[in-house]
Amino acid sequence: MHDYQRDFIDLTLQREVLRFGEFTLKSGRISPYFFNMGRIDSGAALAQLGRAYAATIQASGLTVDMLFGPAYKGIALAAATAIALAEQHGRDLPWAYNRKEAKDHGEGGSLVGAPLQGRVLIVDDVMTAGTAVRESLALIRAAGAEPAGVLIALDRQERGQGELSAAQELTAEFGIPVIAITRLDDVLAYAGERPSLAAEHARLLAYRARYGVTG
Ligand code: OMP
Repeated sequence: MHDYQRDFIDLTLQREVLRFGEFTLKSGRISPYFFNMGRIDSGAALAQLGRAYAATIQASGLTVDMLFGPAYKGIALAAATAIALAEQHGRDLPWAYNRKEAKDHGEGGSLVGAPLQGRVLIVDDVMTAGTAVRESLALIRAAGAEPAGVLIALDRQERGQGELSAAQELTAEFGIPVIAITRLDDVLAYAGERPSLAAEHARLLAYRARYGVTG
């Protein structure tokens, strides 16, 4: 595990981004844990998150020309990542986001920021079934640009429509990588090391057996 991953897990626990309990997901699955990025609600926390995203891009070695943040949550995430890339790594990449409202009127979305061109990296929060990301891929292609990959904070490593995880499906279908600061495996390892989280760890294992993929 890299330092930025360990720092990120610390951040999610301090800020209660990561919580154990019973949560109904967008997919309808009942999950024993939830990752709420909305809890990154201060300047210092957002800056720290941006640094973790930027470090993940650097560690991936992926060729990226610009960043795209899907509305709403992705907008702040892409902004924080763009700032961290410039300040920490000397990479001043263009970035853009979409407005949700315009899409509701059937005009294919309205884009703000740098024009979508070259290899575009989508920056989002969490991937479960991958539904949200598919919309962004369509948008990037419609603009004549090329999706470079998807950057997320947590890959829940759950099956998508078949036996593969949503991230694996995206890679198979679109030929793009999904890079994540952390994955369910990291959450499991964390819970597994703490006797106080033994019950949660058991529930995570049962959940992974039902909805997860290995590897
Ligand atoms: P998919 O579109 O199914 O990949 O679900 C991803 C979205 O689910 C995220 O963008 C969140 O809105 C939400 N989500 C979380 O934020 N945290 C979780 O731990 C799980 C989900 C979820 O509902 O699956």
